[in-house]
Amino acid sequence: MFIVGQALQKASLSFRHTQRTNTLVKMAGAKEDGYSRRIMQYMEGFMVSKTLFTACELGVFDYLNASECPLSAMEVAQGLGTSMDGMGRLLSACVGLELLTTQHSADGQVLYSNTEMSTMFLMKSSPQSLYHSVEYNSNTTYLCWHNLTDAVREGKNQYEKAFGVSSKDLFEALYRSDEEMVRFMQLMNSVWNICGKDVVTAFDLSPFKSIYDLGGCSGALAKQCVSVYPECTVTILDLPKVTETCRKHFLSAEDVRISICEDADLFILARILHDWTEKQCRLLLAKVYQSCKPGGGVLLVEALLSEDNSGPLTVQLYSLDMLVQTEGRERKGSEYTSLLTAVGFSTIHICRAGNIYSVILALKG
Ligand code: ASE
Repeated sequence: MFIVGQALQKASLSFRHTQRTNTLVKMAGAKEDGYSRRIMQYMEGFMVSKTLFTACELGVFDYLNASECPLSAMEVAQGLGTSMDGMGRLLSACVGLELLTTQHSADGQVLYSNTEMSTMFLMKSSPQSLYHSVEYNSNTTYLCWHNLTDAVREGKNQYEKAFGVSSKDLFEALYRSDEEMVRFMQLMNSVWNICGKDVVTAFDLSPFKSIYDLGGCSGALAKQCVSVYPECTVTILDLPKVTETCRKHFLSAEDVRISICEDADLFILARILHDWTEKQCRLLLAKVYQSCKPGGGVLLVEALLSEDNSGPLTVQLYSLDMLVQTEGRERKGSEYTSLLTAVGFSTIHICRAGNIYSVILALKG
């Protein structure tokens, strides 16, 4: 009793102190918990990516969609020729990512089906599909990022290490096979299918009747332009093998207002300059300026870093992406403005398009 009493007294004497210390310890603990959890989450990020890549590559979302009713892990495994155990875990992780949802059959089996998110964006055939973007990230981007440490040390892209191709000519490396070129075109296509409308409506482009999309690739942005501006025609300029593939695989007979070459009022360079060094950008823009009519202009579409370089995180990561895969970088609005003024453009407007891409309109006085 005495001992207990003494202990209580002692405890009460030091109560305030202890309480404060405990609170501090607890706060520090909570803070450290938060930090460590975040770092664990950052590490988990690659597992999330790989889960998504694998589910797409194995065709999980397309298979579930083709089936009339929800399926068990065993049925999916059999249908896609995988192990039952592996597929069970993959499907379960997809449920955690809200890419799949479950229900129970009468006999207690777990049955899987697509969520709205995977139906809209991960099925190959959906109009807004990101399937090809996932595929490119999985088979190309991810392999370059594997060498990020070397990329940072060397300050250059990692095509040589990742794919054994010389990185001297960027687009020779990028288009190292016809198959790889088509995959890149599909990547560009899927991004503009989602972000293109915001990009072409950031400014009123209706005064420009003839638009020239430099590096127009699959024509996805050209399609957005002609659908928003009924009077314009868009001309795509790109490498011969790209335009040939564009005609064959991406344009249809209905795309009558999209052609390949001529005289232009407006030149679009959408995600072009971020592939190149300052010097290459200046050369390219100088040529565009020479080709511009007075009153004509150039429309740059790029993801912009904030002026103090503090974000957005997506663009900071894209800049690393450009390091491992191109000769360029992501830049601030002011850096594009100086490039444009250096070659003679005046009247420069910047508009954040509402998605990750900003739009810069510069006119020739
Ligand atoms: C380029 C963009 C990319 C040139 C080469 C590239 C990407 C990978 N390789 O302009 C990134 C594409 N990023 C997104 C978000 O689609």
